[in-house]
Amino acid sequence: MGHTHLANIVDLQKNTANIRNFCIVAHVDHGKTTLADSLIASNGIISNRLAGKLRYMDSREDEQIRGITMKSSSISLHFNTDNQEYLINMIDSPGHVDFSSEVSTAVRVCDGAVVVVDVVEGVCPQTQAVLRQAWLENIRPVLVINKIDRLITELKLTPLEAYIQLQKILEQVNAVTGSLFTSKVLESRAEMDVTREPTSDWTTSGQIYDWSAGLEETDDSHLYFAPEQGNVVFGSAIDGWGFRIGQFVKMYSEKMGINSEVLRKTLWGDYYLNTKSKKIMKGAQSKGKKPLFVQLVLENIWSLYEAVVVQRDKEKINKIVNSLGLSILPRDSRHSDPRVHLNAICTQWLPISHAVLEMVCKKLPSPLDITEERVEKLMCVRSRRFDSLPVQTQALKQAFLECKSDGTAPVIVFICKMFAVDSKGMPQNKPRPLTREEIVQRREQARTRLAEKLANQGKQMGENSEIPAANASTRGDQVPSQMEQAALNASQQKSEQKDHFIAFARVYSGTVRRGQKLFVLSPKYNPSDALAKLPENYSPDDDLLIPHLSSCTVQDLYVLMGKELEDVQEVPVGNVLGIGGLEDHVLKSATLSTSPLCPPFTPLNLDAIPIVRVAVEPKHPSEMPQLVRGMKLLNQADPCVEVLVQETGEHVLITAGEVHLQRCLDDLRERFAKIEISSSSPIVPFRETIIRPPKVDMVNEDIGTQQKVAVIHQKKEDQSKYPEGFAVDSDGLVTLNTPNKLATISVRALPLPEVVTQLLEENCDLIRAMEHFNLSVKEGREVQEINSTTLEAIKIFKQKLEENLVGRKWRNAVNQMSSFGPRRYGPNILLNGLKDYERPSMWQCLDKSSRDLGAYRDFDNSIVSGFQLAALSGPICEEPLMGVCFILEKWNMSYKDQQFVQTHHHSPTEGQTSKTEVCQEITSKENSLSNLNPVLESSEAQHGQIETPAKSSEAGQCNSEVLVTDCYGPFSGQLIATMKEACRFAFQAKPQRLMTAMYTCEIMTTAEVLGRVYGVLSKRAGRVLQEEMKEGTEMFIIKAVLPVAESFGFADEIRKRTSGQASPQLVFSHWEVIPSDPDWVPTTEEEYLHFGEKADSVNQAHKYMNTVRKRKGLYVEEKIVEHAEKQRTLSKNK
Ligand SMILES: Nc1nc2c(ncn2[C@@H]2O[C@H](COP(=O)(O)OP(=O)(O)OP(=O)(O)O)[C@@H](O)[C@H]2O)c(=O)[nH]1
Ligand SMILES: [Mg+2]
Repeated sequence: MGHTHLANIVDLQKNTANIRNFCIVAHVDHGKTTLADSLIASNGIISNRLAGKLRYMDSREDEQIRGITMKSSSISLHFNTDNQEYLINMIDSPGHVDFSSEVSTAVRVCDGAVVVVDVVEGVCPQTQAVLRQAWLENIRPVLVINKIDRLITELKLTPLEAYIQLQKILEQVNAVTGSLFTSKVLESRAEMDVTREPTSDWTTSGQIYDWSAGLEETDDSHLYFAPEQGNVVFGSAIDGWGFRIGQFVKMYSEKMGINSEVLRKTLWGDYYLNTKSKKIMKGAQSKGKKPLFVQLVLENIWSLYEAVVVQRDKEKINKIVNSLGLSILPRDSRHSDPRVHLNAICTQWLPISHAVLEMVCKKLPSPLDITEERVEKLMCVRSRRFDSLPVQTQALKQAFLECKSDGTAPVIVFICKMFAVDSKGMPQNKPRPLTREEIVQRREQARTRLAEKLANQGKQMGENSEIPAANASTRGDQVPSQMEQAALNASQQKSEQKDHFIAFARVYSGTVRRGQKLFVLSPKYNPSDALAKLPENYSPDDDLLIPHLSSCTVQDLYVLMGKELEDVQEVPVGNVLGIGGLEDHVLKSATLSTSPLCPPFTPLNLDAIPIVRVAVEPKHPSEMPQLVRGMKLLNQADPCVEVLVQETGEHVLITAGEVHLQRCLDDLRERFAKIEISSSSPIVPFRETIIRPPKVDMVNEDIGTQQKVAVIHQKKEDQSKYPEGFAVDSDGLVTLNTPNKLATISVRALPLPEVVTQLLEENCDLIRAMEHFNLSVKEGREVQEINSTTLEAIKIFKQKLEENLVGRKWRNAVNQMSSFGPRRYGPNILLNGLKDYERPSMWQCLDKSSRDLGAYRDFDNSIVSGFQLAALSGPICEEPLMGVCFILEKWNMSYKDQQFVQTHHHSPTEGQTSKTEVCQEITSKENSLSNLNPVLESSEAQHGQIETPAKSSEAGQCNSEVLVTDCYGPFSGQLIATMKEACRFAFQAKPQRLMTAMYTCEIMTTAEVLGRVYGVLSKRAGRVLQEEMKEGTEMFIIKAVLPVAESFGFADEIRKRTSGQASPQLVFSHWEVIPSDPDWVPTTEEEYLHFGEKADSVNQAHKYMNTVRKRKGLYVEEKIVEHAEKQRTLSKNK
């Protein structure tokens, strides 16, 4: 980049009103990077001829090889229009679903998005996903309908057919926007209704929402994509042309003398030109006329293609070129490839860069236009209500809205991701042209060196024994400077090996400068914590010792220019920038501010769920430290990857998909660890569940009518594995004692209806918010009120649960819920079925009055923890449970054995001291475990469960606690273990099943290879859900689901089998129960007949279970020698 370019950009950064931050988003391969190339070429960074071929923003080698973008990267450009100069910060994002987290990070720092849609493929799954992302971040989208050349050269459509296709695409995109918008209006209306008392017309209309209510008052015209609004560009990025209808309106209103406003409104739509009356009329379609857009726009483009690409008619081309007033270089017009010629004409006539950049400048908001709604959203972590933030924090909203860069404004910067740059890419290590002063200085140095050399020579020859004083001094300097040079080289070499982490950030207020000290607010930071502890005059230099708050010094600031970085001294508000030297302060994302009252920004809306996991290890065991370090760096450099060490000691990498996995492994090998690595085959997650007793057997015969036959291979239930006091009734109610027999628990497991499981999965954020709230209430901390949108959502969630949990066994279930698991927000439920224990409601955030009802019984937390542990790993193969409800039906605690304290301690004095110690131990354990209510007596009295002898014991205050310890360890621990066991047994008392994760995929393919696609799908246990033909094309779209376990290599296989004509993208969709029982053996007549006594046909669930168990080092029941006799005969024969 030229020096003037950088100076220009630095100047432009100060004019906030003329800054536009936008990202290009789309489905994979719809032409984002190609479009970016054209925009970059308009700034002279690359040549026009290379635009579309270079893919400048794909700077990684693997991106170039695979032809897909994997990392989003930013570049700063400038653009002139209407005598205004704009600074454009453009981010190119990946479209592949595996990298959707890169889109999430990009949209956070932008104010607008350019949505690209391939005109042939139309709206694809990722197009919808990115539109949703843009919507969630409250950023404004504009549309580019790309690849229109394909309609001409590939599909050979007529201009009219093309017009219909364009209309369809617009409708599809607007339908997506419309549904997003409607749901938002209804949501905000509901929110208003919550705060308002119901009005009279509410009562008349009942509880039914009028879908259009509230919609008509809300102006949504700017939301939709409409060519007449100027927010749609039609174009072909590869051929370099693109336009908004405004350009043609200008051209024709002058040429035909039509009022430009009229033409603007009618050029797109069902209007035609009545040649006789020279008037524009409505109803082109019904009258069979050509719409204006076809006649005035598309036909021109079609005839240009016809002349240049199809007929290659020199004369005709010249005529067109002359009429448009263009001048084409002979090297372009004589080029053997007609596309080069076409490109040269198009980039002059209708340059796509101009159309897109003008649209960006005119239609997308500047950083100054940030809305209150967006600011509040950014500031409210975990669905908190804005007005529940500290007042001083709320005041910062003004700083966001004012968007000032002067010294008075607080500095607020958000870092959305960290990315690694190798040393060669750092500006300080790049060769630069020398400045004039440097040249003079170097010349001077060379002169002195020469003089010195000459002097030395003279000295050696003994001709002149005197050394001029000046030379002597320079020589004296020379020695240390050589040493300095050597040291510098060494340090340079060292720094060259190191990867530099740059924070990808945006300034939301103030100006960041080099050397500035800022607070680093990690995502968990809470400004209320700081308020209490802040000294009067604080600064980032102080050691404030506030959790999740640290401070850092800004070392380097960069303007991001694709793969290049340019050093700058300061960056004012509204800009996207790179910050160096934060690797020790920030893991993935963070907020930086001069004010500790600033809240951390809400976490990014990451769409991608890391699901594919592999265990990695170094080829040479001695290189383990490098691997560990490399994984740490990889974790920092990628927003979506997760790294962890399992209990087994394995280092595990969790990624979003196969392509993502490949990229992570490559990064690890070549960049972060720089060692050879071997990785296991992907570890597939499973879930364990229970089902209602099946009515039919494995051969689909009714079980009820059949006679059970003797089971030959039935696993002998080993009685010894059941603990003493274990009992299970015919209905699956499991009763178990704690080892010290002081408590008895009865638990029953029930399968949850599928809809409920799904609801729990979808609403885990709500459950988390509720858990957070309940915990605050329980611990008596300051309650952070939940905002009304979330409360409304919780209400709906509760209502839906009530609707779906009907029937006798679920009576009052929703109110009895005491926990979700695992990890307190999973898809399993613990119900409190005790008649004598009213627990504070799970839903207390909904109703203030319910907060004082009920109290937690002692050790309630142990019961919940036991359930959590049980839900985390099930008995089939220690995978998490899903869709299981545990009902606690009995929980008796008795202290009959209290004498054991005395029997354990012979002398009373001895007993006294040790009791006190034990008492302390327990108290501390309990505090950390459950934060129990310290006044135990009161709750005892309330429930009448714990018998009174405890009170008469000598140990004073600690009485009841002393009673609960014994040789089995602390009572709370026993209760956890017993609850866990009880849940596991209750689970095993029901028919158990494994669940597998399923991918959905949409495969677009031609009719010729359709059969092969089906072949691959069925081989991998895929299921086709839908097959339809894409209108206007010869392509078929197949929608299918496929188990994750069978998906590895699927995309490659499809690509190979169809010679690259189909390439599916796999997206995690849901969990599905595998119908067969993992421990199945024939039990009915029919099964026995069908499968034989050995039942050795393939049982998929059994196979999966054994793979997991083997991997985890668990016991696997497998015969190693199946047919011993045969083996003997074989060896004899040898
Ligand atoms: N015919 C035609 N092909 C295009 C056009 N624009 C892009 N392509 C081609 O489409 C393919 C994908 O283009 P990219 O620009 O890499 O697509 P992308 O959206 O950046 O893809 P990802 O970054 O992987 O999501 C390339 O082979 C381009 O040459 C266009 O206007 N017309
Ligand atoms: Mg790309």
